[in-house]
Amino acid sequence: MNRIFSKAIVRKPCREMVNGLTTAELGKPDYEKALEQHNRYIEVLQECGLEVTVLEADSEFPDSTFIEDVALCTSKCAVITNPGASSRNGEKLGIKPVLKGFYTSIEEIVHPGTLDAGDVMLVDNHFYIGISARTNQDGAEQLINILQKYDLTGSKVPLKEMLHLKTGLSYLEQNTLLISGEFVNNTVFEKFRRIVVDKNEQYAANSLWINGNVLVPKGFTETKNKIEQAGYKTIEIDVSEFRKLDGGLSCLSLRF
Ligand code: CIR
Repeated sequence: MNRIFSKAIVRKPCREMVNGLTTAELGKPDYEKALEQHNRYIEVLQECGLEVTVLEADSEFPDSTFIEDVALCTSKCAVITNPGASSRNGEKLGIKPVLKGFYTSIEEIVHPGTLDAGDVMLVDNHFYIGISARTNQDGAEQLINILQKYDLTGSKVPLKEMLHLKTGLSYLEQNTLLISGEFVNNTVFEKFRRIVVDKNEQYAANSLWINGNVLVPKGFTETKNKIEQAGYKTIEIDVSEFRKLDGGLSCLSLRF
């Protein structure tokens, strides 16, 4: 069963993004270039059939363009997360009024639980939740309890190295996982058809299935070819400036 997405929410990058959190060691992002790349990202979402709500840049939060982390948009409810990085935690306040325009049921992860939705991957009606430096046990358990109220399920996946679960894993529907690094030998993911991403193309493990298309970051030809050989249509997008802040394609939008 394939999901169909009809909407997306994005937030424009702010000038202060140059001070965003990072471990990438790829230098500071170029803000003007990031804006251009973000505009192209929006166009591609539209080409994939999504109605895109574009939120204004929020200069108070350098990482706020990575909007995926602040909410989980399910088929039945939206969950406002409690982002685990202190410099990002306040981002959650800006998303609630926006989601009220789309959802009647809105839930929240609260202290002492922390959760970044980059740690949450949906497969059919089941949510895999990474336990990471950003998402703790309490946050994951709160999310599982919330999901159960809506006949949805969740389970925890401990992370060792990756920033977020979806840094190294993407579900491409049709029982197919793009998988890399520490997840390759995790028995939890054995049951899937797997497209293994080579170590030197690790960044492309965060690719994004949208309505039959797979958005792939530009410059990762081997992974793009593997995805095409598995039967998918791909669309390359240059997100080099967001990569400098550890952000991937999924991080830049909420899709529902
Ligand atoms: C951060 O460290 O929080 C941002 N610089 C990158 C967030 C990436 N988000 C994601 O993987 N969902």
